[in-house]
Amino acid sequence: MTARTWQCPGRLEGETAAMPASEPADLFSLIRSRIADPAKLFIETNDGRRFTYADMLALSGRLASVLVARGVEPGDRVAVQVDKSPEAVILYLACLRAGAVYLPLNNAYTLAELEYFIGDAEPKVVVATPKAGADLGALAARLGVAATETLGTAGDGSLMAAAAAASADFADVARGWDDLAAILYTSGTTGRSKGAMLTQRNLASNALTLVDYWRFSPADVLLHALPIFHTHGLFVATNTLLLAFGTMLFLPKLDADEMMRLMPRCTTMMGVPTFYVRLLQDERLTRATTAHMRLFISGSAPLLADTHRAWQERTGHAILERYGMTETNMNTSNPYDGERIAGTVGFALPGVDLRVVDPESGKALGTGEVGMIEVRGPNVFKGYWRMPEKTAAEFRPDGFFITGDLGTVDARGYVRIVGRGKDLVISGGYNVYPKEVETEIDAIPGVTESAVIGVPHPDFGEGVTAVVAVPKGSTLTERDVLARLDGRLAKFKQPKRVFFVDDLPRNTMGKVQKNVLREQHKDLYAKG
Ligand code: MCA
Ligand code: AMP
Repeated sequence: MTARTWQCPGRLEGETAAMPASEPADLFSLIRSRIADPAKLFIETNDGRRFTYADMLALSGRLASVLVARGVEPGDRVAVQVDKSPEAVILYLACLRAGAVYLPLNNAYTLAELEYFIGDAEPKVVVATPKAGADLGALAARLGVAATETLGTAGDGSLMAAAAAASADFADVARGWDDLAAILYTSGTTGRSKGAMLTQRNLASNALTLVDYWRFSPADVLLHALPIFHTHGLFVATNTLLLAFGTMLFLPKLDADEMMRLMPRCTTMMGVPTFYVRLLQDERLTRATTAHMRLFISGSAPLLADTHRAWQERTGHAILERYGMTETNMNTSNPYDGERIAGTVGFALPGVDLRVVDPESGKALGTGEVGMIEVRGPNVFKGYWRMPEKTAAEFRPDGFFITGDLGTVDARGYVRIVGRGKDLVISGGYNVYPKEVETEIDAIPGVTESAVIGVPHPDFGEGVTAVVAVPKGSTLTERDVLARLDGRLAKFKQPKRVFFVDDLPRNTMGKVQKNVLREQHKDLYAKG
């Protein structure tokens, strides 16, 4: 394990020594303290729109002024479902400055899905795309939200119009390290999605650790093609680059052509495994075209060892794989200087305590033994929004969070994730909880029951697949099932294939044997 030490910003619970008054006491103050030259480029889009740090400060001030004018008070939620743009990132920073809690929502979510999130989080303001503004505004108004604004990808929308007329001179609302900075919803294996409450400390401490561990500096330019409504693209990428005082080149989405065009201007890239799989299909990916890059980082889903090897052969770069969760930010990482081992997620990060335990007894296991991964540290979230029982159920009395991931730690300290103790499919880096999809399928007239599984998929890692039990003689088709799910579930959650059976396989306890189904369908999406 690494011997490096890590300094937590602010005071930890139970710590007696107060930090000097001059120290920043919240994430945005910390970000501000790193801006050495406001004229430096913060974000440039692939179509040439440029925002310096000075632009970011001015626009986030204006946006914060608008939020406060709309009635946002410290601790109020601001829910945002917009397409990726520099303005959207700056809106996140405006929320920090206004003391609001940023609540980003996947832009694939349907109105049916959004109803739950907005009803549960009770935001003061909702921000939608200009296209969805009317529908989402009507839903938000019905749920008692005070104001809905719109934000487009070209600096358009009602929010930007209001910002243009608002003051850039905004006095940041002071926050403490234990105050909330964001809520990110994660689906649950049972029941409803849970809002993970992330504090200023959670985000700041993790980003500081990553700047240091991955050697980010003001010289870095990050190729950013991830969505910005999840931990990976928002916190791991954006907070880290902000605290390094670096620059980001923004693409709206994964686009191999554009990425190859921009790569010579960049030094680093972060992506889910699908990024690496798709870029490997591009002949322009060579040692020469990646010569300017110093680091490729992968996470959110397992990177196949084959992909790791193929990338190294083609480019000479060993992808650095790391492991995290919405609830914990980043927990482990392969080393910057040492050996990056394919199939492992590296070492526990400085400041993160990681152990592997027997899932039943909670007893700590030894080197090489497979068990539940548990973590503790300043990165670990405060709890689930308004769900004290669910929060309590996922923490041990000594403060360790039960990740639901099964793994081992070897003698050198490398962590390997070998499976999931939770029924979860990860498709292209997005989590899909089978229960949620099964509930929708089971509600279709004529369906007896269903089982949703993840099956190896060459592009998405796992492909969501449904096995549906119907009575003999049923005329229900795959197309019928998919049509029923459209508009109810985000596209990425919808099964790529649907199969029909008379009965689902069950064990002697009556439990559906998903392992049997996964084995039956394992070659479904195989290449060729
Ligand atoms: C799009 N589709 C998908 C997915 N994305 N289906 C399954 N899984 C997906 N991930 C659908 C589209 O709606 C479309 O459907 C069809 O698949 C093909 O779309 P395509 O254009 O190929 O998709 P894309 O735009 O290229 O997107 C694929 C993607 C994207 C690049 C893998 O999903 C992505 O950016 N994923 C990153 C997710 C992420 O950031 N995760 C981090 C979570 P149709 O053709 O029928 O219309 S944070 C996290 O997990 C933790 C904390 C961590 O450790 O980081
Ligand atoms: P999320 O709920 O979107 O934050 O997803 C977190 C889950 O993604 C973790 O609990 C893991 O199961 C998985 N995950 C993240 N990074 C990796 C990785 N490098 N390898 C394997 N699984 C990962």
